[in-house]
Amino acid sequence: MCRNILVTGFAPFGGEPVNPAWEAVKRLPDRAAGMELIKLEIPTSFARCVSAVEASVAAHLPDAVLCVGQAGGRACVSVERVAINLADARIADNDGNQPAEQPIRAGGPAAYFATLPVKAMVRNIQARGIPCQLSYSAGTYVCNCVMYHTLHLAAERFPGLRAGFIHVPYLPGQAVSKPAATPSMELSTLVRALEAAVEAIADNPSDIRESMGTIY
Ligand code: PCA
Repeated sequence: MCRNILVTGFAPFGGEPVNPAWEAVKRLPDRAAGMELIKLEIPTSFARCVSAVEASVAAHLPDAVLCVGQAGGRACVSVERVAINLADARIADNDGNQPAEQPIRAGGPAAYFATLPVKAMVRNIQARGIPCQLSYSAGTYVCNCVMYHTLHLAAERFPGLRAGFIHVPYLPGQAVSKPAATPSMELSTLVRALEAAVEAIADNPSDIRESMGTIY
């Protein structure tokens, strides 16, 4: 039974005026699929993103956490399967920090798997006519960091809390100033994708059994 879900979206970073993740998250309804949605903008900062999520989890005790971030250059909505214990940043975060080859948690497990029903989420997003794939790398930047920490938080302090991550493409307005083939997705489509993800989380206490992996 899922009563409430915390949905986070990152602040703009890397010189972008907006982050499609927070733009979409903040347009989600307050209730969906029988659940209350708690929406939170979090800083694109290795140091501060974690405490923002942790404080909200402690305050609201949600049944699930879905974090959402921008993956500029990806063409599909991607539901992340795994977070790795590595911070390696190609650009500085919004606090000017640029970790290289650092563990997110010294001595922590090499990786955590998402505990949300990722395959059900992919299928439900696709069923609404929106390109979506299961992804096996959330990268090594702040998004991977928040996913790793949230899953660690669940494992250590909030048993039963399900958590995971979705990356979304640029908005068309962001792609305008980029090379010609840069993919993008309309904001209304991103909102519908997140609604479909939330619905799948509410409807699937455990994931569907179906093979979906990559062959490369
Ligand atoms: N995307 C970045 C960090 C914040 C965001 O929205 C990432 O994929 O790590």
